[in-house]
Amino acid sequence: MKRRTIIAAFIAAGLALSSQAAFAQSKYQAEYRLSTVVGTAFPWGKAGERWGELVKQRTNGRINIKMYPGTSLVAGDQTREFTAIRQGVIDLAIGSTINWSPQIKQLNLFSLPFLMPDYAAIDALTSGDVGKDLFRTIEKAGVVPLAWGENGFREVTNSKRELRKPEDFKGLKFRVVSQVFMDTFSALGANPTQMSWADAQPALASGAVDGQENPLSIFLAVKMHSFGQKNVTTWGYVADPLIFVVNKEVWESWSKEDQKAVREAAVEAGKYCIQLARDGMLGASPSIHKTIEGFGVKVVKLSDDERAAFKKVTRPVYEKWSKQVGPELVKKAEAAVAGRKK
Ligand code: X2X
Repeated sequence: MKRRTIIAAFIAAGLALSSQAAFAQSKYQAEYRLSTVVGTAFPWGKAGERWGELVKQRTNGRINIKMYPGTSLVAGDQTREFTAIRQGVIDLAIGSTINWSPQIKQLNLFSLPFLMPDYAAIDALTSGDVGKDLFRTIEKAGVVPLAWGENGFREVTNSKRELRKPEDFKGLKFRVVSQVFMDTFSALGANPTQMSWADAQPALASGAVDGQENPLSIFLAVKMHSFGQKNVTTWGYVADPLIFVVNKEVWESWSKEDQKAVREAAVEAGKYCIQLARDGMLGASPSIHKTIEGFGVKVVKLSDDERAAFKKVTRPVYEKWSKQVGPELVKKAEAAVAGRKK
């Protein structure tokens, strides 16, 4: 009798334990939705794919990530992506600072014209105190930031003419992503219109807009030369880091061990993303320029003086938006850029 009672007690305890485990596991979803703007033909999408693979391996399949490129979870409206992450419509994302800047105004920092002269400047910001400050801001907004990636320096392209000086922009219609770009292109005398990436491609193809600005990896992957974008100016006026994040509730539903695995995988996929984004972009005559020129595109490289003329004309935009970003953060960023390791 006594023995039976003990056995029964053991069975009951065992059941309780396994149901606890089942309960913990049941908080895990069968699938987690990862939002990106572009797919695996681009460094950005490749990074998403890599993140998913690493997470699956390292969590023994407990966390399954499915990619939703084209910001399809918000019907392509990339400037609503951050809100959707917060609300749990999106579980994970690799997002552009530009696209999240309507909700997190500090992220406009990277869109201040000519703040970052080179890749070392981007690194000085993302891997230093500025990056930490921005992660704290994102965390306060209720989203868990894990790692940095990169879209790249955004170069300007158009179908009409070579752009070498600010006057060359006069009257040209440009597709831009967010408000600070509206101001920058207006300052240049151009005619900017804000639209999503989904709308940008048909607008370029139909000639509804004359030009756009994006990293050359994006130019190549969508073959923008085939939409008549025959002029590229590598002015490097802004660069566009990416941030790997997870919705807070989702994050908190994972075990400490799985959180660690997801974070480490993000850091690794982020490094891979940055490496891909810079591939072919470095040196005095970057190989990606040659590839693009091979499509009959004119690539205009600005001299220091020519770049300085753009810097001067867009300075009021820099000043106006520095106030939005927060003058202290901008000062910190300027100091980090000035002190960067070259
Ligand atoms: O929409 C764009 O231009 C893109 C793809 O670069 C971003 O999402 C910021």
